[in-house]
Amino acid sequence: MQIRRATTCAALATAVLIPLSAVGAHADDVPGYPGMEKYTADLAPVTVNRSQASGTATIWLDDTTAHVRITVDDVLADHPHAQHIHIGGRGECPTDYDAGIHNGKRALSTLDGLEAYGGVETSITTEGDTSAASALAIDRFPTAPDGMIDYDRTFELSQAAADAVRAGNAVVVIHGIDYDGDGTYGDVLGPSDLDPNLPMEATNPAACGPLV
Ligand SMILES: [Cu+2]
Repeated sequence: MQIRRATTCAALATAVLIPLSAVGAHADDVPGYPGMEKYTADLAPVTVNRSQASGTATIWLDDTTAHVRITVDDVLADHPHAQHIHIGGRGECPTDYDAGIHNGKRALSTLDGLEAYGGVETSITTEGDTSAASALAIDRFPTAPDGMIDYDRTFELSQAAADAVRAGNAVVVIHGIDYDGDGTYGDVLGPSDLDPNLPMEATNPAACGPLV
């Protein structure tokens, strides 16, 4: 009896341990980055901007080196979507109450959300500079074929950005909406409050999530 019981326990332990380690490796580890700190943001649609965009941002952090993955569904297809880490606000996403009136329509501009998420610290570009200076570098942001963003890049965060991520004060914001559903960035909301040469639809938040 004793021997059979021990055998059964060993068999059970093996049966449980092998699948667990396999699942763990698949879910948490990025190849080449074992043991990195991991932060995630559930990106929720900014509905007052008539956006249904949602997704997930994940940052694996080692000192100031960040491996960033972002997936988003239901953004305006084939148009650039600026994406940033905002810091220095309340570390939150704005609510509908933060929205303003733009060209006679209720919408949340990037500046309307400033107290909630703070200013741009990191531009999550596809190549080159990732500082706030690239906040509107629209030729270096994902263009969302089929309305989907699938982003993966490793780059250096500023010390301020890395500190904010660790302090729970960093918010990922995906910009670019189609308020009137006409399939392009147009003038329905007037000019952007970040750059009057861009339509406001191009810069208003589409999805937002605090990194935790
Ligand atoms: Cu932003």
